Amino acid sequence: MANIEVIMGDITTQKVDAIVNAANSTMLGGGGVDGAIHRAAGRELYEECLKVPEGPGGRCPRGQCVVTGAGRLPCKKVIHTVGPVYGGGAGDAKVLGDCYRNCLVAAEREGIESMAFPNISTGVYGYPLREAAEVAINAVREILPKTPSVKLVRFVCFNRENYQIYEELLKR
Ligand code: AR6
Repeated sequence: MANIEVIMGDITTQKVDAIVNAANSTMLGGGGVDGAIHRAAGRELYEECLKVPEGPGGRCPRGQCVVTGAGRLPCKKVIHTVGPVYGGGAGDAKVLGDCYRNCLVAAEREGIESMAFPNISTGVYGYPLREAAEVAINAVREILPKTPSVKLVRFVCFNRENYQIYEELLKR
C-alpha cells in the first residue's frame, strides 16, 4: 500500500513524478495554485494546454482530469483537474472525490509513482477546509488499492490550518 503524507509548502517545487493542478475548465490558467503552477512552468505548459480539445464542459470538465507535460517544473507531469464550486449541496463531495479518484487513475495509467495534490477547491471555490480534507483523504484511501503503481501521495498544504487538519485526519 502506498504512503500518504502531508507537508506544508509550495506545490510548484515538489520533486515528484506528477503534481495536480486545481485548474478551471478552460485550463488556461487563473489565480491561486493554478497561477503559481503556470508561472513556474512557463509558456510551454500554457501552449500544451491550449492544444487540449474543448468539449461541452471545456477542456477539462469538473471532476475530471487531463494530463500534460510540466514545462520548467521539477516534476514530469501535471495532472489538471477542476474541483466543484462549493454550494453546500450533496453533489459537491461527489465531484471533489471524483477529482482525487480520477487523478489517481490517470497517474496509474501514466506509470506515475509519486504525486502531490493541492487542497483542491478550498481557495477561490470556497470549499470548507475540514470537509474538503475528509473527502480528499477518503477518496485517496478508497482508490489507492486499485492504483498499485502509485507509491506516494503527498498532500501539499499552503497554510498551517489546512496542514493541521490533514495531520489530524491522517492519524485516524
Ligand atoms: N502550492 C500549494 N497550494 C497552493 C499554492 C501553491 N503554490 N497556492 C495556493 N495554494 P485555489 P480552487 C492553495 O484558489 O479553490 C484558480 O483561479 C490555496 O491556499 O488555487 O480549486 C483556478 O483557475 C488553497 O488551499 O483553487 C480556478 O478558477 C488551494 O491551493 C480556481 O482558482 C486551492 O485554492 C480554482 O479554485
